[in-house]
Order: sequence, then structure tokens, then C-alpha cells
Amino acid sequence: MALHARQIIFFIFSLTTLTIASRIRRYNFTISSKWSAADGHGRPLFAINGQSPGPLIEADEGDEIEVFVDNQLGAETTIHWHGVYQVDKPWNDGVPGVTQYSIQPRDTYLYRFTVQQQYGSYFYHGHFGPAFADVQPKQGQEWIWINFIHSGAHHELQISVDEHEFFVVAADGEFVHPQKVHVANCNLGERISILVRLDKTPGDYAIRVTSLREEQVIQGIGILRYAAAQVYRGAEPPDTTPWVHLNGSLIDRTLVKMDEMNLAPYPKRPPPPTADHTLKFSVNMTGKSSWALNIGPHQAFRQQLPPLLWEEGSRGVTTYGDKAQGLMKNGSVVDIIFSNGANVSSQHPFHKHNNKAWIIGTGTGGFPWASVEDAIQNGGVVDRFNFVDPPLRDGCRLGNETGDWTVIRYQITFPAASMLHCHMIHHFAAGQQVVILEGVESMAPIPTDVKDRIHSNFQPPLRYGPLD
Ligand SMILES: [Cu+2]
Repeated sequence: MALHARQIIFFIFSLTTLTIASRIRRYNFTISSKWSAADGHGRPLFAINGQSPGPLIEADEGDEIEVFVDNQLGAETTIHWHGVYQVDKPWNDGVPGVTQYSIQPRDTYLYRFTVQQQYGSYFYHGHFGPAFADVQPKQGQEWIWINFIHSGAHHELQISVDEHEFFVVAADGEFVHPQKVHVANCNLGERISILVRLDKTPGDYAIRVTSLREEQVIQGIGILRYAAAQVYRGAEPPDTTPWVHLNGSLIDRTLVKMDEMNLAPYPKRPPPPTADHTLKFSVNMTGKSSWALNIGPHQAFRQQLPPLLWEEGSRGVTTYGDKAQGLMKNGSVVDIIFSNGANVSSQHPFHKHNNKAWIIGTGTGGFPWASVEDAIQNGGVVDRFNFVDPPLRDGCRLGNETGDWTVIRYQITFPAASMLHCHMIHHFAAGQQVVILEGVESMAPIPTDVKDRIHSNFQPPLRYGPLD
């Protein structure tokens, strides 16, 4: 599962015209552990083909990607392709116990999927905080495009480039209406792309990636180096003027932050006006190390059950959209209402696998209504919603305080068993996750080579309750 295998893989998917023939792109990934001291402190890490981050995968829309995984770890693993639509082969999503058996030590597995209905930057979970590097534009270049992929597990980040304003131009792989800012916020699992105009005196400028978490004041620094500048050789960061303090707060009130609720898709993509189904999830801390969405934590042992994509007996009460609750059919529109029911101030950056969702509303003071329609008709909170140009992301944030709420809306456009979970790794591990069955009535038959894998016959008591 993701907690085990933390390699990073980057994807770049490009738009192509349909006249270009699609091709198959094949990769061999050998996963092994190695010792690394990349930041001066030694620790074991899991590498792909000896490297971390792993190899870059580049594909055009319509291409088929084949990744042959050879697990040389002493632990089970899978690979989740974060944000990638598994349109016609839902068994490739890489979630053990949900879409596949985990890949046992010394076993192999073949992922095979087609890049369709999307473009942009995607990734596979990694763990060393943000993925960024020094960047050097070519001489005479007026703009530089930089992708940030937050593959971390805990720190919400503030991104800035000393002395440069920039435009946020894409989020989670989708182009957005450009936002001109001094700093941009990037939370766990999110990707943003920025365009920086190179109109300052040629030189080295610090690219700052600063944690917004109170527990640790920490900042990573990359360098934006103009081609005409002298090569920077010292160990100290460039002596340029930052927009942020060491804790990520702005040094001046007049500076502009990115507004993530204003990242409208470009070109326009409004959400469907109404929903067919509503799911409500109340986030609660139910024990020292258990976090629940409604009923109880989705226990870690569930990843070792036969995958619930085809084994109905593995589903349990943390799986939604099962026959018992009424199928959510392919093509239908779903609202998910998150509310913060915990008396613990903590952020919850959710990640939704497969179909992306519009973030149509946020608010405070609880969500006592049955649906969005009910909230608007009887709660008088119409001003808390945006049905015109809300952001379209593969996750959303739930506010820190008790009673904070967020509503997302999405259309099921292909069948999937989709995980929905908090990306704070210790919340995820403590059960803050559910599975949503989407359009499974129209799912293709599962290939026998996916079902017929070496796996443990571990059968725990299938009850729900506190983990500790
Ligand atoms: Cu959380």
C-alpha cells in the first residue's frame, strides 16, 4: 500500500490530435530498498530502478502505458497512479484490497492502462516533501513554467519565488484561469503549475517551499537561475528578498496569496446543476489513533482482504454505493458533503481517486441539511456555493475547525471502486478512508490474471470498532 511504497513517479501527459497514432510505452520498474543520505541524514528508502524519484513517464493522450513491476522489497507493495483515470480497466488503480491483491515480495505485476480524457502532470506517492529542483531557463527565454508536485505526507506548503510574482496556470493537471500571485499554497497530493516572467536583473533567486504547519519551522530552497547570470556556487541560498517569513506567512499585507477556491478551470467547465446522490461524511477522531468518516475507521487490515472490486464479502460499512444502499450508476452525479465533527484542530486534505470533482461549496458552523438543495432552500446558504466556475480538482480541503464543511460534486463517467481518503498519512493510516463504488454495474469483467495472484489468506474478524 501507499504507506509501504513511497517512490515518486512523475507523469507528463500531453494533448495530441487524434491523427497521431497512439503507441504503447513500456517500462520495467524494479522496486528495492537502499540507503540514502540525499539531505545529509542517512535513512533507508524505497527506490525504483535504484533511483528516487523514479523514472519519468511521458505519454500522449491515447497512448497505452505498461509498467512491469518487480517487487524486490521485503514488504508487499502496489503502485497508485495518483489522479490518473482508469477509464476502462478499474483494476489498475493500485489500491490493495480494493482494486488488486498487493504485490508480494519477489512477485511481479503488470499495470496496463490507456491515457484518456486528461492531460497534465500526475504522480505516484513519494515521501520527501515537495518535488522540486533548481531550474535554469535558456538565454533569452522570457517565461519559465514550473510544476510542483506535493508528494509529502504532512506539511502543507507555501510556494514563492523571491522578487518574482507569478501566474498559477494549472492545478491537479487541469489548466485554470490564471491567477497572478506572490505565493501559492500546495497541500498534500496536490499539483500546481506556475508561469514565472523572467523580467528581473539576471541572477540567482531563491524558490522557497515553506511549511505552513506549526509543529516545525522548515523551508526548502531551490534556485531560479537566469542564463545570463554567473553560475552560483556557494552553499548558502541566494541573497534575494523573500515574500514570506520562515513560517510561510507573508512579510507584507499587500502581497497576494493564491485563492484555491478561485481556481476556475480553463476553458470553462461548470458542474452539473443538480445531483442524483448525496453522501455525507463527518470526520471524527474516535480514539488516540483512530480517525473515522462516519461509522468507524476503515481498518488497515482491509488491504489484505480479497479486493472488494470483485469480492462483495470484503466491502463492509466503509464501502458506499453497494447494492444495499442503492447503486450509483454510471453517468449519475454525486455530491459529497464533508463536515468536521472532531474537537481537534487539524487540516484534512482529501484525495479522491478516479473522477475529478468540483468544489462547489464551503462553510462553517456545521451542515445540518440533508443535501445541497436542502441547504439552499431551508438553510439560506446559497452564497456559500458556486455553480458557475468552481475549481475542479482530484481532492479538496476540509477546514481545521469543528463545524467546517466542504461540498464536492462529480459525475461518474466510468466505472471504478474509488478510494476517498485524507492525505495526511497518519489520518489515512488511522482509518480516515472510505471506498465509493461508482458505476460498477457497467464494469468490464475482471481479467483472470488479475484475480489469480499469490496472496495471503489472512482472514481477520470483519468487525468495525476502535483500532486502539
Ligand atoms: Cu485528515
